[in-house]
Formats: sequence, C-alpha cells, structure tokens
Amino acid sequence: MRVLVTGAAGSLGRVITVGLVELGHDVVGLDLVPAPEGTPYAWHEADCADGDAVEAVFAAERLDAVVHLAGAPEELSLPDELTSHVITTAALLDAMVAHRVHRIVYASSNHAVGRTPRAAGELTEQALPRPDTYYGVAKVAAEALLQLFSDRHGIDAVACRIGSFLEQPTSVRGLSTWLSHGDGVRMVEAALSAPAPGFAVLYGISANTRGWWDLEPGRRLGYEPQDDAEDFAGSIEPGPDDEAEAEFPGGPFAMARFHRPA
Ligand code: 15L
Repeated sequence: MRVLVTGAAGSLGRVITVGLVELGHDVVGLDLVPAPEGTPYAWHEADCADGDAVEAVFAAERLDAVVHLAGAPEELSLPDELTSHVITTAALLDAMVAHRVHRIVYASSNHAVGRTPRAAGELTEQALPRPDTYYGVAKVAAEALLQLFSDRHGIDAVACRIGSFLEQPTSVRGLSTWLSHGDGVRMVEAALSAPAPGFAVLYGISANTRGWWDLEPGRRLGYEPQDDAEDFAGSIEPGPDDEAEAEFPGGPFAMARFHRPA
C-alpha cells in the first residue's frame, strides 16, 4: 500500500513510518517540518489544517490510505485543539473523497473518554464520549467526522484510542495504559488491512496485565498486542498522584489542574 503518514516527524510518526516501511509499505511522509536527513521515502512539508496544501499533496501522489498522526499531543486552547485535530482531519477526509482514497487510520486518544469513571467497569468501544480536556473534546469531534465520512462516503475509518505510546512505561498509570512501539506498529498495520471495517474504534494499548480497556475491538480487526507493561513494573517508582490518576482513564488530564476557561 502507498500510505500517507501525517505527523511523520512526530513521536508516533518516527516509529510508525519505520515499521510500515519494514512491513513493505510505500510511505509518503507529511509534516510541518522538513524530512529528517536520509529519509528514504517521499516527504511533503505542509500544514494539514490548510485544505489547499493537503489537496496539493493528494494531487501529487497516488495514495491507497492515510495514517493521520499529526496533532498537538497536549492540552491547548479550545480553538487550537479544534484546528489541530478537527480541521486537519476534515481537510484529509475532503481530499480522500476527491481522490478516491478509501481508508484512514486515526490516532485518536484515550482522552476522548478520559473522564469515564473507572468504577463504571472495563472501557469498551461502546463508551460514550466523555472527554477530560479540550484535547479530548477535539478527539471526540474528529472521531465524529470519521463516522460521518464513513456513513456518507463509505470511507473505512479506524479510530485508535491510544494510551501512552512510549519506549517503556514510566509511571504506575503507564502499567495500564502503555502502548509499546512494536504494538503501535501492529495496531496501525491491523487498522490498515482489516477487511471493510467501516467506522471502528479500538483501544491502542499493549496486552498489559493491569490494563482495563477492552482489547476485543482491536482483536476483531486483527490487532494482537504482544507486549506487557508488567515486564517493567519492578523499575517504576510510585508517584504522589498514582491514586488520583487511577480514577479515570485520562489520568493526569482528568485532574483539576488541566481545567482552563474556554
Ligand atoms: C495522549 O493522547 C497524549 O497525546 C499524550 O501526551 C499522553 O497524555 C497520552 O495520551 C496518555 O494518556 O498517556
């Protein structure tokens, strides 16, 4: 497959692009910044929030799928979040319809449902939107756009509600929410190749012993996580916020200090 990866220079993108190339895909990178030296595949420097710039990329490339990883990974103002996650997703979806590209894999986030009380039980794909921040609100709205374009235009769109994508877990929360680099690649590959998923949601975590997010929706799409954060449990120091962070999936994002006026 020839796959456009947005945010190719970011923390997800740097790993996922390498994994997709190793799996035999033809990658086209897209980012605000120039290609890192020695990048062995095509690259476009553009802002995904600029519809004309996105259209120009699609006009220049023959693409089979999009992996949309671009976006601010932290809490910003509401307008900035909407631009970063919703406007970019809309620009890509418009270009996909215009150029008959039928599949998008989206880096959504656990923060779309980050205020679902843990006491409500396992976090499933049926969880209603329950964001913990404006970042989460924007992820919810981006997922709604994917559903809309799936219904109206038959686009296959897999929203991966990613946990904590890191080389290794760094906190007690991470022992539940970790997504290893290898599993991240496996997750994207499954979401790219699952036959006719329509609009689908999966939880992007590894097979963590302490996980409490449903892995079944991912398994149905062919995502079989192989790593377990528990292997690192012995090296994690307890932190002062562990208990509070365990109350909601969003952990620190769900806590009071992340609140700001709209
Ligand atoms: C995310 O979606 C964020 O982009 C990242 O900064 C972390 O907060 C991560 O989730 C997480 O929940 O650990």
